[in-house]
Amino acid sequence: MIKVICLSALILLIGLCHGETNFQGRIVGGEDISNYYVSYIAQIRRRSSTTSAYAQTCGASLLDNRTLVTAAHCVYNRLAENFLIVGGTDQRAGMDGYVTRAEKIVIHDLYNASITDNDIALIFLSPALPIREDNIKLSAISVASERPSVGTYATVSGWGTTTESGLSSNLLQQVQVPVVDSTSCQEAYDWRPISDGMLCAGLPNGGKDACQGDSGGPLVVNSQLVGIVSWGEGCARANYPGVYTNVAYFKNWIDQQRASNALV
Ligand code: 4AZ
Repeated sequence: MIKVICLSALILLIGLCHGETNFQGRIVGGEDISNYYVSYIAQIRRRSSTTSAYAQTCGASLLDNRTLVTAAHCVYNRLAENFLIVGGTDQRAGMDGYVTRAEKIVIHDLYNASITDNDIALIFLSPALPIREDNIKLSAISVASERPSVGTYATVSGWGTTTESGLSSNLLQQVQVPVVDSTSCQEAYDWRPISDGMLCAGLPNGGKDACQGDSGGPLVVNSQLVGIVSWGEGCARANYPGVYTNVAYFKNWIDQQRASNALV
C-alpha cells in the first residue's frame, strides 16, 4: 500500500518536474477572456449522429453574419446537419449566446488531410447571426491581405485543452505568441512540409500555444485575421511552434467562395 502511494507520488513529481508547469491551464499558458474582446469568434459544436449530444470541437471566425471561416479538418467528412454553431458567448457549454446551424460547408479543393495542407473551409449559416452595430457581442473580422512578419505578436483564442492531452476550458482563453519564420519552422518539422499556406507561431521555450479543441479558431494581428489554428507537435512544446493556416494566402479563394455562395 505504502509502496503504491510512494510510487504514485513519485510519478506525479516526475510529471510536475517535466516542464508541464501550466497548472493554471488556459488555451495553454493563456488567460480568461470575455467574448466582448473576441466578438469575432464562434464555436463549432458537433454530434457524432443525429441521436447524440453536441459538444464543442472547434473554433471559427465570423466574416459576416452568415459566413464563418474555420479549419477544413474541423468539418471534413462530416454532414452539415451534425453541427451547431454558437456565437456571442465565452462559455464552452450551455445555451448562452446565439445558436445557429451550418447550411452549407465549402472545403478547399486542395485540402490534404494527411499533411493538413490547405486547411481551410467556409461555413454558410442559416439563420444568419445578429451582427449589428449595437450588438457588441458579435462582429465580423476582416482577412489580412499579407502574412504577418516574423516576430509579430499574434493573439489566439479558444476553448481547447489547457495542457497537451488535458481538459478543455469552460471559459474562452486567449494567449499571445510571436510569428516564427517558416524556414526554422520547417527545420523543426523536418518530416512534413510547412507550405506557403501555413504559418508558424510560438515561443522558443514553448509554454504558450493553441491546443486540441482550439482548431479552426482565430489568430489575430491588429484586428485582422492572419491565421487559423491548424496543427502542431503536441502543444506548447519548446521548439515546436503551433502551425496555422496562413489566411492571406487564401484571401482570393475566400472572396471567390463568398461571391459564388452569395444570397441572391
Ligand atoms: C489539435 O489537435 C491541435 N499546438 C491544434 C493545435 C495544435 C496542436 C494540436 C498546436 O487540434
